[in-house]
Amino acid sequence: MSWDISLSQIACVGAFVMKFPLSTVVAREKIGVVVTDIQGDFTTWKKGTLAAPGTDEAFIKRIETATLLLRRNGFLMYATQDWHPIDHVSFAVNHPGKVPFDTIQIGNLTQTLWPPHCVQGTENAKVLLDNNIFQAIIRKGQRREFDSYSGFRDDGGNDTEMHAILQEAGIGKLVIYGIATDYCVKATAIDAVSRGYKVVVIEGLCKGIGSETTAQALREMRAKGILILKEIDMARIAAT
Ligand code: VGL
Ligand code: ZN
Repeated sequence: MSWDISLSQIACVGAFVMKFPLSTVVAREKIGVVVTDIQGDFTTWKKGTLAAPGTDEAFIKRIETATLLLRRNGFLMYATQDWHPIDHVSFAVNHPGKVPFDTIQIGNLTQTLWPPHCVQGTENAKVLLDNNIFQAIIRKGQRREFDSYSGFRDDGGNDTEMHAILQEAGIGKLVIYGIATDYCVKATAIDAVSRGYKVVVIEGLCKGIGSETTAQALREMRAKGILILKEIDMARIAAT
């Protein structure tokens, strides 16, 4: 057994340490992207039943381009999909005498009633982006008796698989955008904060259903410590 380590070996170890100081060797927090509810029924492009204003083909193409860019940058991609049974509690037609945008009380929760939308298995319930780019597409609102704007849980408190999937992947920070700013984006972003994620919302890649509710949603998200960016800004996303 010989103890002599050549000078070149020492130099080699030294170079490794110099090149990879401990702080970068330690696993860095991973960043996930949650693209919310990019489905035909929420778009004017596909003449959806609950189209958010401004969701034409050009807007969806911008979402697609941004999503591919983030993926190329090594972000892990997820999507949410509103996915209701035909007899869902949120559909006005399931409440005699009610029309869309009326509200009803369910316990102590005020439920807004909508036109039927994102009915399971229908063409306009499909996610309009290449489904293969996502690690997972998380469905929500599947149970007749509960609505679910949040990708994490429904109004009955039942969790989706979202948090478990993100945790398993080691994600600590989320970039969120999509439809609708005032419902799914807001609820998902605020739930993410309460589950301990850092959250960035890209305002320019979101559209809301109502203008007042959208302005209010942006205020509420800021108040929760969510960073609202107009457009994708890699440096600011990294620095958050
Ligand atoms: C949503 C209205 C009705 C949403 C879902 O996810 O933004 N909004 N259903
Ligand atoms: Zn819905």
